[in-house]
Amino acid sequence: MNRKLFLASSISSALAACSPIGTALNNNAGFHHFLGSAQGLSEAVIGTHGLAREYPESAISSVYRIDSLPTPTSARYMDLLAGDFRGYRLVVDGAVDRTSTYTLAQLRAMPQQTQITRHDCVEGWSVIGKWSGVHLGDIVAAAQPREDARYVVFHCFDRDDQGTQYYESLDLHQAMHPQALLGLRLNGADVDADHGAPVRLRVPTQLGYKSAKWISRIEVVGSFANIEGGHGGYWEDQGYEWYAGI
Ligand SMILES: Nc1nc2c(c(=O)[nH]1)N[C@H]1C(S)=C(S)[C@@H](COP(=O)(O)O)O[C@H]1N2
Ligand SMILES: [Mo]
Repeated sequence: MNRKLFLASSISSALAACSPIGTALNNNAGFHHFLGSAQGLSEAVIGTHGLAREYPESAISSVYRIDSLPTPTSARYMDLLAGDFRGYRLVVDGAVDRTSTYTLAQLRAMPQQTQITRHDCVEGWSVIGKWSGVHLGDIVAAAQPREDARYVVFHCFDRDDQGTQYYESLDLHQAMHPQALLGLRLNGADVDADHGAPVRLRVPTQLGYKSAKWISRIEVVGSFANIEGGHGGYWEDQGYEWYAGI
């Protein structure tokens, strides 16, 4: 097949990501092959050491687009929201020596980092926002990952219309990246429910779907083979690449 045409058709298929209906790709062997080779390429050329560009305040977008599964409406989430998340506990467990739980007040009392970075969705839109929160690396290091630990899995409160939970994962190296943030504030206010309250991941070096909203639990694992569909994320289970570097 003409390579340019092949790439063009693969990319336009990729634009269907994030729409809950974009599942036709699942049966497309060529698409999976393309994702596999792109993953090898971006890992080899870009690596995970680079920093995403940071922008001045003047570049902040006036509207931060919302584009994900619907904001959770479960009784558990609605109760937490109604109580201003006073009942929220972020659980950090799995292959760690120190299982921990954090209240929102404890997370707010930790050293905070602020970044003005661009969020790039695989569907082709971008938005620039100012995020503040806790460096993910601080939380992961405090849990003391065991020797067999390799990945950090983010379990989320939301589910799709089939009842499948959203989740994502990073490897330990990506989790320690200086810009990997557990976002608590967006553009100077507490993160609102529609943008992932109370705690939302922001990884500006990777595509938007890695930045898990509505995090309920952080699980450190040796392998994600036995979690949900086994590919390390909700969209990854539907054929999207796991690394998703920008
Ligand atoms: N829990 C959860 N996190 C998610 C998603 C989702 O559906 N559920 N969608 C992802 C995608 S594809 C994108 S582009 C961003 C959108 O974040 P925003 O709605 O704050 O712009 O969230 C990501 N994180
Ligand atoms: Mo997205």
